[in-house]
Amino acid sequence: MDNPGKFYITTPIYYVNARPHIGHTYTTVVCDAVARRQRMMGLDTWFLTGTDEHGQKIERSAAAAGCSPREFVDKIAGEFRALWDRMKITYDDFIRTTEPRHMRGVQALFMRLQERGYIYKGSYSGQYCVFDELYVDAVGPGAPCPECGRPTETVHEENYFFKLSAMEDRLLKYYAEHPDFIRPETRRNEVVAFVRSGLRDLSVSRTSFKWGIPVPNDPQHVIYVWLDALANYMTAIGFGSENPKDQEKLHRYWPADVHMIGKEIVRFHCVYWPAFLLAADLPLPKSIIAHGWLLFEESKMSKSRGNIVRSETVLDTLGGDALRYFLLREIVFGQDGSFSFDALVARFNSDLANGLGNLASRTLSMIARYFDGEVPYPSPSERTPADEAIAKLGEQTIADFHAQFGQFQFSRALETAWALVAAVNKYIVENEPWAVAERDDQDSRARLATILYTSAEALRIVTALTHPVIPDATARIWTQLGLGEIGQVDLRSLAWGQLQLGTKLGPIEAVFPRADKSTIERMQQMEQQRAADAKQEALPPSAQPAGTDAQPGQPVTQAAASPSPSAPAPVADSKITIDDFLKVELRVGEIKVAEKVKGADKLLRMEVDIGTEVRQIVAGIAKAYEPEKLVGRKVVIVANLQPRKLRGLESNGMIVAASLGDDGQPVLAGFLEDVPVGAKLK
Ligand code: ME8
Repeated sequence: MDNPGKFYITTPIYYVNARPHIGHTYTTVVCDAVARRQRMMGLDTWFLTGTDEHGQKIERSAAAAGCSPREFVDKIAGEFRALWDRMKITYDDFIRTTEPRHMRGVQALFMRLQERGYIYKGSYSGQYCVFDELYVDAVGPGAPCPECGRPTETVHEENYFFKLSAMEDRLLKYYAEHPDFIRPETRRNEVVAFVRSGLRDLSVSRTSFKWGIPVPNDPQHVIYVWLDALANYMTAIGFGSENPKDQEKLHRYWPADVHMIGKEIVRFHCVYWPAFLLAADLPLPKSIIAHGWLLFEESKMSKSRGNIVRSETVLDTLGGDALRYFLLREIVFGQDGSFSFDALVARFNSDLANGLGNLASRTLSMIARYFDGEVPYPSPSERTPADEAIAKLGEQTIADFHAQFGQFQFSRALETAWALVAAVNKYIVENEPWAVAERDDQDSRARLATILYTSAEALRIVTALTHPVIPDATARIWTQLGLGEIGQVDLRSLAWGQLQLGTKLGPIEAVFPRADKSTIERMQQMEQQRAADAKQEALPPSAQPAGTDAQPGQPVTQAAASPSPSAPAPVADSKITIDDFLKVELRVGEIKVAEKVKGADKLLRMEVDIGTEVRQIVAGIAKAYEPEKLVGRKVVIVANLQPRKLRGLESNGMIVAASLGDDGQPVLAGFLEDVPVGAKLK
C-alpha cells in the first residue's frame, strides 16, 4: 500500500567511467530542489542517488587507467559523492552497485523472475554495443550501433533471457491506465510506439566479462548491467534484505514517486524496468520524468564528446547557488538547453546580483538605518494602491509558484518569483523611501514604515519559496531578516502578512556581489587547466613521471623521482597551480570608514569600497595604524574569502599586509602609482 505522506525521488545512478560534469549535476540539482521543497511541504521525503559501477565499459576504463576495477570505481564514486557533498545536495542515501546490499538484492530479483518463469537460458549471436551495453540490430562485424553510431562487436554467447516479448500487452495496458507514468507526453508517445512495434526477449546475462554480479547458481554468468543498475532504486531501500528494519523502509518508501532521468535512458526506465517489476509482481514507480540534455558548444555535454564543463569551475567562482539557479531558470525543463559561461554570468548579474541581491540589501539596510534594525509597523489604514498591488502580487506569486514548481515547471516558477522581485524593486524606486525618510513628520514616518514593511514581506516570501533552488543565499537572507532557520519553514502555510512586526534583523551582508567580465575568463582558464590535468592523468602508467611506482613505505630516491625527459614535470608539493592561484580574487579597495573594535585592542573595523560594493572587513592592524589615518587609503584585499566573525562582527574579506618580525607587525600592501578602486590583481 502506498503511503500518501511520503515522497521518494531518485536520480539515475551515474556511471563511474567518467568524472561528474554539469550534465550529472543538472539531474542531481533538479532532484535536490524537488526533495528540499517536498520536505518543506511536510512530506516524509527520501532522496536517493548513487553510482553504477559494473559492466564491460567500466572494466575497460579501469584497465586503460592501469588499475583494478575496484580501485577505479572507488576513486570515481568518491569524486561523485564529494561533489554532491560540496554542493550540499541533501541526498538521504548514496547507493553503489558494488555494495553487498545491492548485489544481494539484484540476485533476489533475478531469482524472483526465474521462479515466476520469466527467465530462461538460450544463446545469442549478433552485434553488441559496449558503450550502450546493449545488443543491437546491426549486421556484420563493426557495424555501427543504431543508438550511438559507435562500431559494435560481434558476440556469440550463451545467455539467460528475460521474456520481454510476453510483457507487451501488460505494458501497453499499464501505460494506458496510468497517463502520468511517463512524462513528458512526447516521451510517453515514443515509448508506446516502441512497445507497439513489438518487443523481443532481452538477454539478461553476460559471460564475456567478469566485473558484475554473478547469476545465482551459475557464476559463469554475470547479470546484465541494466537489470543490475535499475534494481538500485529498490535495493537501496531494503529490497532483498531479511532485516525487519530494511523491510519496513521498503514498505515505507516503495513505490518511488519520481525516477528523474535524462531522455537517453527512457527505454531502460520506461520499458525494461516496469517489465521486470510487472513480471516480478512488484509495484511500479509512480512516474518517470525524462528531462532534456544540457548542450555545450551545441552538442550534448558528455565525456565521449569531450565537451564537458566541470561543476567545480562554477563553484569556485560564482558558487553553488549561481549554478543551481542557472540550471533551473535557464533551461526549460524537459527540453534541451545550452550552457555557456556568458549566459551564466548574465543570469547571475541580472537576476541574483541586481534582482534578489539588490532587493535584499536595499530593503534590509534601510530598515537598519531608519528603524534601528527592527521590522517597522506598516500603517494599516493608509495603504496606497501601490502597496495593495504588491500584497496582492505576493499572494498570487505563492499560489502560482506552488502550482508551477509542483508541475516541474522550474523555469516558469522562478520567473514568477522574479516578477515579484522586479515589481518590488520598481515599487521601491517609485516610492523613494530615502526621500520619505528625509521628511520628519509622523505621516512620512508611517509611510516609510509601510514601504519598508511591504518590501521586507515580499523579500521574505521570495526567499522562502526559492530556498529549495538557492539554499545558501536564502538561508543567509532569512537570518538577516531575523527569522532563524529557513529549513524549518512550512511552505504550506506561507502567506502574505506573516512577517512579525518588530522582528529584529540579523547582521546585514551582501549575498550576491556582481560578477564582471574577468569571471568568464577565469572560468574558461580553469576549464582549460582542468582539461590539461585530466589529459595528463589519463596517460597510461608507462608515461607517468618516473618514481611514482615506488613501493608504499619506500622512499623515492632523488634519481628515481626526477622526471624522464619525455614526461611532464611533476608538481612539487609546496607549489600551487595557476588554477589554485586563480581561485583567489585580489582587488584594490579604498578604506571609507575605520574604527577601533570595542574590547579588542588589535582589531579595526573598516568599510572598504571595492568598486562593486562596500565591504565590512575586520583586521588585526590596530596596533600599527591609527584608524583616522587609514580613511582614503588604497589597499589590496582578498575579495572572495568566506565571511567570518571576529568579536561578533562579520568580516567580508581580508586586507593584504606584510608581516614583520616575531610579533608579525603588519604593513599594508599598496601601490606607487594611482590605481582605480575595484582593479583586479593577477
Ligand atoms: O546512463 N544533459 O549513467 P550516466 C543532461 N548508469 N543530463 C545529463 C547530461 C547532459 N548533457 N549528461 C549526463 C547512465 N546527464 C546509467 C544510468 S540508472 C539505473 C543507470 C545525466 O553516467 C542525465 O540524468 O551516463 C542522464 O540520464 C544521466 O546523467 C546519465 O548518466
